[in-house]
Amino acid sequence: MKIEEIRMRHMEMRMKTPFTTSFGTMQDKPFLLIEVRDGEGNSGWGESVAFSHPWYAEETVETNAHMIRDILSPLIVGKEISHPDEVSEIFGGIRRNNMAKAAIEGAVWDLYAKREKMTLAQALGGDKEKIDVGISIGVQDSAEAMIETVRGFVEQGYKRIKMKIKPGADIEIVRAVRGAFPDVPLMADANSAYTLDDTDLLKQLDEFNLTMIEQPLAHDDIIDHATLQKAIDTPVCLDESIHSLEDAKKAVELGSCRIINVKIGRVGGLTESKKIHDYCMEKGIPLWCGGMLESGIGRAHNVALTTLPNFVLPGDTAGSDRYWVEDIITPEVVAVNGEITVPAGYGIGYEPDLGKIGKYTTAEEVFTAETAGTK
Ligand code: OSB
Ligand code: MG
Repeated sequence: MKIEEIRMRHMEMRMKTPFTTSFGTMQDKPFLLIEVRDGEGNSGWGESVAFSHPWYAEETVETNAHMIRDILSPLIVGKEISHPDEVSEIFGGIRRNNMAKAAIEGAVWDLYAKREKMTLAQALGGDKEKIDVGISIGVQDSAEAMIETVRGFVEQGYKRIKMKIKPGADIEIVRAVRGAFPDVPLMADANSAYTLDDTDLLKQLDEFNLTMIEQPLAHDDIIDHATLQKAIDTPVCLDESIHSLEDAKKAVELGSCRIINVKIGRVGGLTESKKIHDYCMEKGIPLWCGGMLESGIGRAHNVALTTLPNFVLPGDTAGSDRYWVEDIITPEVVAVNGEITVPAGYGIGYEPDLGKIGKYTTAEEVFTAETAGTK
């Protein structure tokens, strides 16, 4: 297939409620949508999951716009590509910038699946008809607030509850929630807020039967996490630390984690996600699909990835209504009793709603072989 055109839309959407992590609070969400066209009337869609501020990872919306416009699009546009795996090879000479790469690569995967008349899940090799999903709840000021928020999502049937924690809003909140919900699968995500000096505190989590503690230590660490995992019983899950198959291998070899959260953007795309999947399956390391508060486009990619067999734990891909007053795809992603039915349509299987997309687009750039040639 020939990539005739890459269209980058600058989007601005506002979440229904603010989301707080150990780093801060966000509600307005600027992001980039990528549409690749083949010149035969087919479009593939991808989303950059970079945030406006580099608190989670070093990439931002603006660095992604630069990378996509000036570096990555010129490598792809006007080119003949027979399989999306080639995109990650073409991008192989560019260091990192994984979220920018994944936005384009994901769009090429969607285009490929549509042209082959397959669902994206089938193109990836997945075969689940439904996926299990959990929910991620931002840091709450008090145990009472957390209990009430958890209650709402337990009533909706989400398969596991993840609570964001930070120093000063951790052990007592987890204790209270566990007391109120003795049997609900619970976990905590620290987004790198602790160090090995906090080992005694993190060890106290062992009494609450959490399914895991996600990324307790530094965003770029795998050494200290191995030390921590030896000191505590709760399984450690790595998020921020894993950017590639190589990182996953090192973490598994060192014993830095027992579980990995795969985010397509963080690892540079679906091809790399599949490689991590296959390696972890062989090593008996269970996976789940993380989230980046995506719009429906990114959410659809997460649903497709989760159909691979070693995604055995419920992920963070909640229904569209958890985030948006209205999403930009038809139908919206719906979670019923913690299950999302994988759509049957070709490619991502949800239709991008051009009217709604237009409503939230603040700027649009188009790259073709001619614009690439002028660089
Ligand atoms: O660490 O998994 C995380 C949201 C933004 C940035 C990082 C994370 C999260 C979440 C929410 O936990 C995931 C979601 O609901 O999309
Ligand atoms: Mg996380």
